[in-house]
Amino acid sequence: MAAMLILALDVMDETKAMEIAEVTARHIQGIKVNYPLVLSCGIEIIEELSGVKPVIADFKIADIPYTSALIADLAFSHGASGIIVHGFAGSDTVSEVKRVADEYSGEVYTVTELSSRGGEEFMSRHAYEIVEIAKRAGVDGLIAPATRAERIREIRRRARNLKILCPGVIAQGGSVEEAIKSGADGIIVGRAIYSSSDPEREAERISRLVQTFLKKYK
Ligand code: BMP
Repeated sequence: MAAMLILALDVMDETKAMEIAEVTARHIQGIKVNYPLVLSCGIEIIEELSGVKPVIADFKIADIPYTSALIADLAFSHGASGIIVHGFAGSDTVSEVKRVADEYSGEVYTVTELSSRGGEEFMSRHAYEIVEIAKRAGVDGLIAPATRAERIREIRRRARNLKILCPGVIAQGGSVEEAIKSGADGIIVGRAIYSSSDPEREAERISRLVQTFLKKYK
């Protein structure tokens, strides 16, 4: 998947989820599904959405390898193209999720540090170790905080060959331009699109910004 604009579809209603996915489809490269949607609608929503765009299952897996493999298998067997695993769970968990992903030719993204303020309390102290764990496990990409561009820059420096996707723009205060300038390959956007009065127009506007800045800085 050429990562650029990923829609974080954190709505809790199936009809609304499908509507927003379909109207924004032309402007996004993928859909990230998180617990609010899957716990409300069931895991089958991944199958439905994957008919519109590739789906990244944002289950932020952070369990022992055995349980983590079961979760990853459920996501991929229901049509996910990618999965998100927490790096702090350790190298055995990240590698096990990668092993399952490989069975489905799926992608794995590892969270480095959360974009929220709490991400600075523990995770940011270990984020660069997490980058090394992710590299050793051979994952496809990293999730890095658009709210702290200086962290994206350093994560990029340490992981030249991994994709970097950044949540935290607009609703959380991060800037699309700063994130891309700092090394992001793609931006993850939720509320700014799905809570907008015109999700299609907003997705189009943000997608244009992403393209402009990717051209300017890459
Ligand atoms: P929003 O654009 O509405 O803030 O949504 C961001 C999305 O990215 C949410 O699904 C959130 O769970 C996720 N996310 C994040 O905001 N920060 C992170 O560090 C990691 C995430 O997965």
